[in-house]
Amino acid sequence: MKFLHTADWHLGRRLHGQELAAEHDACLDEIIRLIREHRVDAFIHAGDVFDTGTPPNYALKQYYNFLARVAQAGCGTVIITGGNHDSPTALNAPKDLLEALNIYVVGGATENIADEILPIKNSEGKTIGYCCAVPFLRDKDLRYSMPGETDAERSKRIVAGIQEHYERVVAAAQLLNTDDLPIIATGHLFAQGGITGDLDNKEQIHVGNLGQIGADAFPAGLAYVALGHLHRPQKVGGRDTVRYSGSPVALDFSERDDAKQVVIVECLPKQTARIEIIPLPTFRRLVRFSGMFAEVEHAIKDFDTNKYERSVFAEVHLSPNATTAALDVNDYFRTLTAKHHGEKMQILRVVQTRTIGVPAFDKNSSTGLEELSRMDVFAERLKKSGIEGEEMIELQRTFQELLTLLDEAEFTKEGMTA
Ligand SMILES: [Mn+2]
Repeated sequence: MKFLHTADWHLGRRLHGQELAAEHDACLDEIIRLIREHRVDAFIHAGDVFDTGTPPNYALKQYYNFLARVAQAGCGTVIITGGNHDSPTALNAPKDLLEALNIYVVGGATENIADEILPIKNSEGKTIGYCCAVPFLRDKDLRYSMPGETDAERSKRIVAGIQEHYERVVAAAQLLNTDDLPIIATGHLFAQGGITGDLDNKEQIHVGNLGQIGADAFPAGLAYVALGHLHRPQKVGGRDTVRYSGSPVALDFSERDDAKQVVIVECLPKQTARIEIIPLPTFRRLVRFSGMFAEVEHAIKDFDTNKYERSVFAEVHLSPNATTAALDVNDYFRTLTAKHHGEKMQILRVVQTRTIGVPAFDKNSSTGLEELSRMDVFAERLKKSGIEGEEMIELQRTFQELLTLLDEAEFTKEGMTA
């Protein structure tokens, strides 16, 4: 049994207002090509097909066109599971129709757990394995929350609930599996130990997320666990057969240097699954220019856009005190980019770190909260507490670091309860 594992497409995603439709089109073409080339029996999507529960029509078109093509590409079974970004009911709506094409959708946790067990058939219709197609499990799918529970108690309850779900679904699949065929599972969750040494600090922050489960929470006897939710490809807890495929298209500037991939897995009876990582091309180059004004200016001018097929999407991060407030940096860098690169590069965003220090603020004036930056509000709060001098500067610096981290790590929005 050979299958392709992917996840986190986020079709319909916009990056600072820009559609990512062109790179998604190219990516889906490439996945179809790989399905044909590697003659896979099955296609597995581990959640977050769409970026939102109400995707734009072009994203729906991309999805259905893909399904029509995958059905013709020699795949015997297609399994789509819902992620935290997907609407379970929207994903499930065409379920009965798609089954006629051997496409099986599990948009959300099912009432009867047996409905999450899907036979994997090859193109000749022969059952060659089973998939425990577990979608993103929402709080309501797990154990009932206890009134007044602490974060730690809640986290423990979520972990226990997820673990129990996998135990039950795998036990039920094993009962069905009278021929001792490989059983695999999917999951859309945040796995503990999914963080490896190559991650920088900003991602380490999310280790604190609620409801993380370890690789050992998946019952023994699963030949492979196809995970979605983390956008950086990685294996979990050092286990080669518990993996995040990662997102195939860079969805955010924090993913700008990630190597994108899909995973092709071959399961043979009574053997460890054979894993093949298939690197994907860079469908769209995302780049961040950061530093002082002149540094950024030079880096933009020197950047070689000719290597890339599609317009490069860029973001500028200016250091504190990099410019005088009088200059419209957005306009400046956009003009500079247009002059040097024409259509081949677009600046999507300029982030300017505020000068450290207490800004002018008069609580008797009519300044509304929406006119203030987060830094202004924080400075005012410090002033109110009588914090000044070194301590004030230190706290402002720390607060600024936090703001930068929050701005960068956009995937925090995909919390476990989202
Ligand atoms: Mn995702």
